Amino acid sequence: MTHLRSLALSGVLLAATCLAVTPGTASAAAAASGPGTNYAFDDPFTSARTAWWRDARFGMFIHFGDYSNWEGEYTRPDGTVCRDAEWIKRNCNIPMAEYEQKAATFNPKDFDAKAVVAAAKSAGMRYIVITSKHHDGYAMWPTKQNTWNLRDHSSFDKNRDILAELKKAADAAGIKLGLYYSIWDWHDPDFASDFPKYKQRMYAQLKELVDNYHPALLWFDGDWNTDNPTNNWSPRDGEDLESYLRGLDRNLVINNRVGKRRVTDGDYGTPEQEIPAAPVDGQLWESCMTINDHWGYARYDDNWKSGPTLVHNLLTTSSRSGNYLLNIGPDSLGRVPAEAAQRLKAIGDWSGTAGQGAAIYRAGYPGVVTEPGWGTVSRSGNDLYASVSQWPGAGKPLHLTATVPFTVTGAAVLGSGQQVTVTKAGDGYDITPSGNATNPSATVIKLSIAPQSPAAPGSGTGLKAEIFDNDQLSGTPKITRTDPSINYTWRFLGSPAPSIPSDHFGTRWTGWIQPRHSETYQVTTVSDDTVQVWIDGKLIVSDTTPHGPQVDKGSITLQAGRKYSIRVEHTEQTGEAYMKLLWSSPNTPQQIVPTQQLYTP
Ligand code: H79
Repeated sequence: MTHLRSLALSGVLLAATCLAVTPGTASAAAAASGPGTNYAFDDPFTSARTAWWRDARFGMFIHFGDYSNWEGEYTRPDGTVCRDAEWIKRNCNIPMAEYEQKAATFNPKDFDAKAVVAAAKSAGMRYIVITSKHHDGYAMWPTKQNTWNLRDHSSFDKNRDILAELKKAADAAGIKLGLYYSIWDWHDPDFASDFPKYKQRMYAQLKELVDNYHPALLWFDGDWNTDNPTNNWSPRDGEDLESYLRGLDRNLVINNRVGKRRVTDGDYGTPEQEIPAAPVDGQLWESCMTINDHWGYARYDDNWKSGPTLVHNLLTTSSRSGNYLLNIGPDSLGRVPAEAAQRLKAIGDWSGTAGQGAAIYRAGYPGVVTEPGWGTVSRSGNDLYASVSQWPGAGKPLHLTATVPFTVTGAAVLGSGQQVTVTKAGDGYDITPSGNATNPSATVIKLSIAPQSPAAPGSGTGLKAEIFDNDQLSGTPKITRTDPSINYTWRFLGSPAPSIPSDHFGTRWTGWIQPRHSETYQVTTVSDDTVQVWIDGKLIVSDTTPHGPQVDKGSITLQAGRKYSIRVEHTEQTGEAYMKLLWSSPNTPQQIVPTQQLYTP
């Protein structure tokens, strides 16, 4: 916890003293780091900082830039047509001079922030993430760092600022605003030739964004290694940038592409155009997806996903504890395509009817049942929402497989007075509705359940930590202390304490762990370089081959309220270091093992 205070304090100092961004920005950030720094100042799974994002479940992605002005088509000098959207410059080999000329004609005069926000609201979206700068480097706000932006290089009204307009409209509607920013930049000549200089400009642009628009979230992209222009964005660059941003605003939610999209980067994972099959181990996640087949506007693309498909995707993500970030691409004038707006409204009409939205917002992985073939099941407290996409024939049951015992105390079809019969059957329950589906997207059966009562919260204060300044855990520990949890992101520069160097160290944590439920727990570690976990004398996790940031899992069945011995050993040789200890169980959503369930020996 002392780490928390010191990091927050250095953040304040940074903000106060480093107003001008200098070539030493990275080192200014580094001033907040060094031995003793733990970058993981909270647990994103449970923190107040991320609560709005975890509850939101549904956001609007907006791809809008000078590329939108092409509307997805480039006619080559020989008259042939090349089609693409936000990658059109690159994939259609448009010469830079011609691309710049076209940007000079960009005049999205019909961009209507209130209409965009209303469209998001109509869908039931709780946040918006808009491209402030995509790979082509064009800034959608009046940046002072260059003239390749919507105010200085367009035919748009010089008095307008669409990000400011969107921020104002979003605030008025109670919707959070996030900003997308591409690290990879095709336009800035320094990107390839003088990366430190580019980085300085990028930091300055990000500071403009944070200071001027106070985004709730930053969504990075373009972190991958590639050529033309060469992108060498490194884990170390990610450490510097994330540290710098959290120094600017410690409430920011940041996606994992701020680094190298590893489990340890940023606050959450970003599967693209896909929905993971289950909750993701070790991190929060958000699935971004197009509403047709392109991110940016393409006038010929009418392959719109249907309302029922979008509702199904939203239910699927939520039931696996993820967020759904659904994209729209405004046209060259800044208008939201009517076909997109209609489908957004269809989603909101569904979630706004009969309380069906409860299956989405604040809901997550049910734990106590497995995912059925006929739909999805999400959980909010002791309510299960079975969202049925394949309604059974009259009198036919829907089967639910239970992973642990619980009783069903009530069942109703939302928006219908029909009878629902619940009977114990095989490995779970049969749910038999007596009537018809209420709508073609998903009919929701709300089940109230009584799980076996948990033990009262524990009164622990953490584990005993013995910290060694070698990676063999040999000799006497240099430091012995109580750690409230095992939640460490030391990266390259940090370490467990100021007196422990950032390489060649190790820690042994010992004490007792106390579950609140009698069930099988999944124990998850995120580690670098090695980890071993023993519970009740059994080796549950063992990954002793030195590795980069990695997830390992084990499981053990425990009794509620009992205390079990625990020993965790971590070693760090060189490079980055991480050590996190999480658990989950049918009645425990994934989280860092909380302090009160850990006891010193
Ligand atoms: O903004 C949207 C897309 O434009 C962007 N991400 C979403 C949110 C995106 N850019 N690229 N991709 C998605 C696909 C990834 C392509 C890659 Fe490659 C393949 C990156 C690395 C290998 C092509 C070849 C680009 C670089 C090398």
